[in-house]
Amino acid sequence: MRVGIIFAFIDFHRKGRKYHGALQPLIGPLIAGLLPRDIEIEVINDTWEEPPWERDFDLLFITGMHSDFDRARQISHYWRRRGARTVFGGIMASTYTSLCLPFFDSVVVGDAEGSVQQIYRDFCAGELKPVYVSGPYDPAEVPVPRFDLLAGKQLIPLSFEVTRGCPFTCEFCALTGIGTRHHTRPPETVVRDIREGQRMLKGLVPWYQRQVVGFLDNNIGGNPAYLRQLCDVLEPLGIKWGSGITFNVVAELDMVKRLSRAGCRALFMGLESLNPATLDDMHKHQNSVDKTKTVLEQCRKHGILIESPLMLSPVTDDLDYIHKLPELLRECGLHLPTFLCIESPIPGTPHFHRLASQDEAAFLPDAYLRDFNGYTLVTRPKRMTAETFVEAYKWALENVFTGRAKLGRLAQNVPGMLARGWLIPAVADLRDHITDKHQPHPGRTYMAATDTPPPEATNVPLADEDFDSQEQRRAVMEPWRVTDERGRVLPMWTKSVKVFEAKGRVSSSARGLTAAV
Ligand code: B12
Ligand code: SF4
Repeated sequence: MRVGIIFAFIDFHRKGRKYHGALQPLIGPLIAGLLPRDIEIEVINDTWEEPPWERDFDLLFITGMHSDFDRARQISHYWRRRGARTVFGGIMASTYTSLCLPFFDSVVVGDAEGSVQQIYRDFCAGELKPVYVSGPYDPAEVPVPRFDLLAGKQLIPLSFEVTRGCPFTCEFCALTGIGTRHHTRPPETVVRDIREGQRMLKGLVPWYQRQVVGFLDNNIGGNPAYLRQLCDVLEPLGIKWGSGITFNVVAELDMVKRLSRAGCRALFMGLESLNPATLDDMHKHQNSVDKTKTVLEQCRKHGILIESPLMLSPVTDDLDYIHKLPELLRECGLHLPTFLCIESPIPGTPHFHRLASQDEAAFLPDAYLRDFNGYTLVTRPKRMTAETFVEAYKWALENVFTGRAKLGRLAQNVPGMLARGWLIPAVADLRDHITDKHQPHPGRTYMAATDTPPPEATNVPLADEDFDSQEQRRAVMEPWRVTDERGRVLPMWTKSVKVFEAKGRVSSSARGLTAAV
């Protein structure tokens, strides 16, 4: 029995590059942790390496983000033609299940914890079903991830999630689309995972990599009382760690001190915008532009490096704001965002449905699904033409990620951290900002439909004999569209399933999906 778990990835900068950064998909080690130990399992993060096309699999779990779906479909077809059964899961699978169904043997709605063991049993009995719907999150079902399967292919091999979901409801967020929920698990199980992980990785990675943990949560501070308990159990372990968090949590000085004592050295926090009108439009009420400088300063003072992305909103941002961005970044002390992208209405989110329901065509014509990744304009800007918006975006990339801004950030962050003997954030900051990866790509239009096709769209090695008909070839190989030639959303995208309801219960529409096929 040979099982594969693949995270499909398309380089959103359209250069066909793999991504070797610290944030790697966790689904492989998690699914592997739910499977029996005596079967052969291979985890392939397409982010890091090309899938092993020559290998055979009996059962293949596939996942990816919305904009990676063209590739996920092709990967599934490739291995189905070679005898594997394929199972697709994730947010796209959960919210647009019926669109995904024709391309996989099974589609999973909801969490891996509540479905994978049943899928495996059914597969072994030859009774794989088309749709599986997980139950609500149950902390007791969360296994110790198989960290050993990716050792050597991760900057932070001990990476996993402590919590699930996020209690906020930002309008653009895929988590709001699938249904807002936030779950914690007993802090002792987190300690269990760290200890087990350190044991699994012994001999596979250098000792110092076993002392650093990446909690890749959406928001580790979704429940501040829980975060305090977690800090209490982490402090004695002596590890250094980083995670994702929201503004409101690090706005509390006491919490920042506590995080620092517990070994927290880096936090990813979505500032998203320095324009209050944009934060309002995004329903991101937990942020406060006025307090940004103070919040960044108190984190820096306590040795916590803040990484923060920014987006430009085609709905609310105007040229004045975009041209002021370099100055605003200097003033607040962030200097450099982790990345600067365009707010993208991911299908299934409230932002997507709001724009789709507007009378005038809110989207650009012929937008592909792969364009909805934050680095290609898919909406018609409200404050300027699409061409002016793209020019302004390119101007912002050139004028935000400057040598001066890099020096400003490094000068502000590194000496203080080194003086406190806190090497990790200082090195992380140097590493992140020394390379120049943000300058605009001269060959790209950054515009839906006409942007450079990503090389991964056509490099799955499918041959003519892999297709029974031209119709099948088109369905598998042609990039999917979200809008028509006038910019109206195609009917197949107008309805998505909200999987989670209050308290994380699974909705009746999600539960009904098993009966619908
Ligand atoms: C690692 C990561 C990345 C990495 C790698 C992503 C990649 N494409 O390979 C990098 C740094 C490249 C990245 C980039 C981006 N990311 Co990112 N990223 C993450 C992060 C931190 C962890 C993902 C993860 O492993 N989660 C843990 C796993 C276990 O949980 P899960 O994926 O939610 O899956 C659960 C279920 O859906 C289900 N499931 C999922 N897949 C499968 C498969 C099967 C077979 C089964 C049975 C079940 C199942 O089971 C899981 C729980 O049990 C998440 C935040 C988070 N904590 O999820 C954001 C997140 C996925 N990213 C997000 C975003 C917005 C982005 C960017 C667009 C940001 C930007 N503007 O640059 C880009 C573009 C991504 C792209 N197009 O590829 C969003 C969601 C986007 C989406 N379309 O769904 C998230 C959720 C963050 C957020 N709250 O906004 N990201
Ligand atoms: S705070 Fe972050 S994870 Fe939570 S809903 Fe907003 S964008 Fe999503």
